[in-house]
Amino acid sequence: MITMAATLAAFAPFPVLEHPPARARTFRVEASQYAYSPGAIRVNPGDTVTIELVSRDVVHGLFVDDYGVSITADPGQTSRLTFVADKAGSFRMRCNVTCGAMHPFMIGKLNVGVNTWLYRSLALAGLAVAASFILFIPKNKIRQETV
Ligand SMILES: [Cu+2]
Repeated sequence: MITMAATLAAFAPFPVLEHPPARARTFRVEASQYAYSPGAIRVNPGDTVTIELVSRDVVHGLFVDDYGVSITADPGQTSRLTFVADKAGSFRMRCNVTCGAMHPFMIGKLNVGVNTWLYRSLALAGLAVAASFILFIPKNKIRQETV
């Protein structure tokens, strides 16, 4: 019974959460040699995503794999890129301006999808607590309470 509930909590689809309303979301991403900050952004499928790219040092770019969209930002300037996140999955954002020796390693991540992991882990934690109560309450105590 507990095992079944745990399996459900871990793998069952969340019908409501799989289709959250699409929103317009803006992220400010700071670029400096050789990283993006934040290094990863998460959006829901269908969201209209605006990335405000700010360069802290030299000219940097941001190219989103598979989406094929890109921008470049001059030092101290903000560039804006807007696109609809209509492809689910995890995509690399990479610098497309040669900005120094470690330029090929300047990589960020765009995650398009619902973060069900949090809900699943909460459900599993709740079940674990319930299971421990059932398993570890001494049998005689249960008998006394039910008399
Ligand atoms: Cu760069």
